[in-house]
Amino acid sequence: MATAATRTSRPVRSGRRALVQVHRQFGLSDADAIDMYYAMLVTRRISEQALKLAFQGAIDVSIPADGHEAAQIASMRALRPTDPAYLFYRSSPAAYARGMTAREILLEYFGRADGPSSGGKNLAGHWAKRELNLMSMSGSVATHIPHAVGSALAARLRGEDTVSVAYFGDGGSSKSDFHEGLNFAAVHQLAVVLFCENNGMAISVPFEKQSGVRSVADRAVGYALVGISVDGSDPLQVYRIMREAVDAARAGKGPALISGSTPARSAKCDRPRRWQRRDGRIRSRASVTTCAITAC
Ligand SMILES: Cc1ncc(C[n+]2csc(CCOP(=O)(O)OP(=O)(O)O)c2C)c(N)n1
Ligand SMILES: [Mg+2]
Repeated sequence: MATAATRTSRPVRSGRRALVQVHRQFGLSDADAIDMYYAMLVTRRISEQALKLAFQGAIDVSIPADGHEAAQIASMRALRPTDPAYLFYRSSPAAYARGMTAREILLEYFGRADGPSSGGKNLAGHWAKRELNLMSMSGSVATHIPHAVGSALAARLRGEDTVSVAYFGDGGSSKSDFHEGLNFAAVHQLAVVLFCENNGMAISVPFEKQSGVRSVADRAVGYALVGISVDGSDPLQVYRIMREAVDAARAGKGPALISGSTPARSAKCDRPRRWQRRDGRIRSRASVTTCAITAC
């Protein structure tokens, strides 16, 4: 049975030596670490280029994912390819991490008939692909959360051991869909992980103006669940926390709510206000450099 508790993940790191080996401690091979870094570079480039194309009028809409790569790619890595994933409009890195190619992502942005998600019928950037278990999505914020919870119930009824995941923003956590989904998942102890990417802003409404709690993870307490806050710019910590949650859910120990903080966004241009040291690519690069050094 789940217990009510909220915790903040503590980075496992002490000095330079611990940092360089940390991806191996959590079951990630050097190849995994390099692969995650590569995915972060590719998807940052896609995000930047898609925004330029939108400004040029070549595509209808682009929701930038810069700053969200570490949270999405590292958490996806903790899932199996058969686990149903419910993405949202900022999820291009997660779609890529699951196996959608850069070409497919761009076909989707251009609304082309050969795009994998809807053949150009849905709004651009609504990522889905049946073969990858990326479920069809709506532009209506947070409505996919009850779908993810329902798919976890379906998996139980079918006797499958999949874990469903839903990604959404801090604004989504203010919707009734989130609270209904979380409550149902908790009551029935379903194998689902709700992953919030908290960039502190819902278009122009800052998180503190839509929430009485400091972290989205704190909302778990009211449903007798474990809520975990993690630095969403730290791919290794995200992987560790997500792995724990997914393994527990698969083992029948119930759902989890994870809140990964990502760089705060500007309401004016939907880009990170300032990066400082919070660019996940820099942290991921540390691991990759180590792989190169230790391979010598
Ligand atoms: C039900 C609903 N209400 C309003 C909107 C308009 N809308 C689109 S994105 C968005 C902000 C959502 O913010 P958040 O969940 O924090 O995600 P973020 O864009 O910051 O990643 C809103 C209000 C919508 N798409 N659906
Ligand atoms: Mg937000």
